[in-house]
Amino acid sequence: MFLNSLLLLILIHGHYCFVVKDIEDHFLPENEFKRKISDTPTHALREIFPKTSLELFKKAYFIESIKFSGSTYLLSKDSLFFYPSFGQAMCGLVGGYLVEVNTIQELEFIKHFLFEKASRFGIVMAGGTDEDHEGLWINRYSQTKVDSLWNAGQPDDFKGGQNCQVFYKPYNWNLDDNSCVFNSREVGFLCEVKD
Ligand SMILES: [Ca+2]
Ligand SMILES: [Ca+2]
Repeated sequence: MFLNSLLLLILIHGHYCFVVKDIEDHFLPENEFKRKISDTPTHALREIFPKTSLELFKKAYFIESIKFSGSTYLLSKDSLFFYPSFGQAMCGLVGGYLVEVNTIQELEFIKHFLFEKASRFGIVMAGGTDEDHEGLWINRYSQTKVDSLWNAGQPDDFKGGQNCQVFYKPYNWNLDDNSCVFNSREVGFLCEVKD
């Protein structure tokens, strides 16, 4: 039994609709297809999507950095950000996750990239959060502890409502805790894609 010809992936959030269809029926046996989807959604998607479609998607919605220590970084274009799970899903489609900053060298590389490419934004969302337990900062994707590379005086949970890790332009793109939900053209997000 082979996969018949239609796969629709529709992500609609006001700003985009991305449709892939007509996966050729010789591509994957149906049971193999289902196994891959259920095991590792992100990697399965990367395997079954036509490579050209993913590249077009990436070019349409992201600005790509050069490589740093086995990772590339993808900055959202225009006003695409609404909330972290949306950013995480977008990053997942290109095989990555909301960026997790582990070293001062990585932070410096990212800041340089943001100084060059993120002038339209005031805030760029990263992958750390303390939504589940105030003051306990966890990286969303890897579920590891957030490395303490914050701007001086941060995180401060200003007004008791700052549970998401962001790069903040007024702090020269250093890391701040800030709101998680935005409806602003000045907020972007940054994906990290490992080799
Ligand atoms: Ca907080
Ligand atoms: Ca703060």
